[in-house]
Amino acid sequence: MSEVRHNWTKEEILDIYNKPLMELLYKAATIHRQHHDPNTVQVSTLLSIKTGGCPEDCGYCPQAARYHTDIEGNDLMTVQQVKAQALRAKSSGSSRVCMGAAWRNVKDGPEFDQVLEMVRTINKLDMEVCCTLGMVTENQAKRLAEAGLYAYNHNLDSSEEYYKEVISTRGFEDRLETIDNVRKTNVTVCSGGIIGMGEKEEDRAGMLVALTTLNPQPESVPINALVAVDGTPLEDQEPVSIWDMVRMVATTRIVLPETQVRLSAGRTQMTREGQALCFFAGANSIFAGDKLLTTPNPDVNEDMEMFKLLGLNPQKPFIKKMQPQTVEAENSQFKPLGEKPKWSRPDHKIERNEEAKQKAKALK
Ligand code: SAM
Ligand code: DTB
Ligand code: SF4
Repeated sequence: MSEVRHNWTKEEILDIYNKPLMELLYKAATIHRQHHDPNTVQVSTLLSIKTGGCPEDCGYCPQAARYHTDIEGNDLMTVQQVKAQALRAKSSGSSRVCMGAAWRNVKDGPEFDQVLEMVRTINKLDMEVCCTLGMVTENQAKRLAEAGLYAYNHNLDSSEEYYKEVISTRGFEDRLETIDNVRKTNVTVCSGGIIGMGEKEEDRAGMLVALTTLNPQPESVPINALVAVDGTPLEDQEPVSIWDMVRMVATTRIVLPETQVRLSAGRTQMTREGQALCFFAGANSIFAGDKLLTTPNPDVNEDMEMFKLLGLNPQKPFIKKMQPQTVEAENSQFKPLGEKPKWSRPDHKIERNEEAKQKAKALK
């Protein structure tokens, strides 16, 4: 059985990433089998509960208000709308709903109370509930936990060095702090990143070093291939090659043996053969549903056909960790503190982010 290590070096990880492919696949598949059932894949459905208009400048993101993209913004969904979508997801084989909001951070108030009610409602449907709402404080993480949240997604996105080339409105250390706040509760951590943003292999390895250093390591790690959206600073990036994706998945599997590795954004570009290689290399989770947050994803029926073809079974909910108990709002132990989160705003200039912002201004 391979051990969980928190002291991987970038060089060791790069050596793994660049192994001859057959050796890399064999090693990853061996470790995968030691820690997981290779024929089970966890299925999550994404739901954008609040779309667009985000104040941050993440260079990959179509939801940043400052860029000119075609997405349709929406106010926060109602609890009833979310419940209807969750039931649909459940009937199509998903064990988890991941609710995303285009927020920099959670703010105490009626909208957060509404999100807490969504968490309670989905947990009562016996599905795992995940949220990705931007930065959270410890008190907010505790309120989410109390409502029955199973996982919180907050990605490192890239290496600490390359992160500065993509986002200028908040620092890498703020991401670590949010993850730390989530860790103070019994909510599991989902944190990964994106490849194909122009980073070097060293940055991919650097991101994995940062993820492996976390103790405990994240229970799930999404590996996204950049979806290059028109109007964003990264609109001209070349699509990620399947070989890079397979190498990234395999390396992630080797250095994070117990984690569920999720094949995330970018699957519409991948063939079934390519995805099968990723599953062989240790991916054991996907986002299902015809939409990610704002961009397309493969059709659920096609995914289920692929599962059948490959002999894969969707994972049942609460296999890795018990279902949390939901505490009703009126019995809550935690009061909103109305905290103003402190975050470091490096505010350095990223040339391509500035250009995309100016282009958007000119188009308005
Ligand atoms: N606003 C929250 C935040 O940033 O934490 C939650 C939503 S945000 C869209 C969640 C993650 O989606 C980002 O951290 C990023 O890794 C991923 N993502 C966003 N746009 C993407 C794109 N165009 N291609 C691939 N991944 C993307
Ligand atoms: C993650 O790592 N990928 C998901 C989820 N966590 C929130 C989001 C992918 C978004 C892709 C671009 C879009 O659809 O807007
Ligand atoms: Fe906002 Fe999240 Fe998009 Fe960044 S990734 S612009 S924080 S929605």
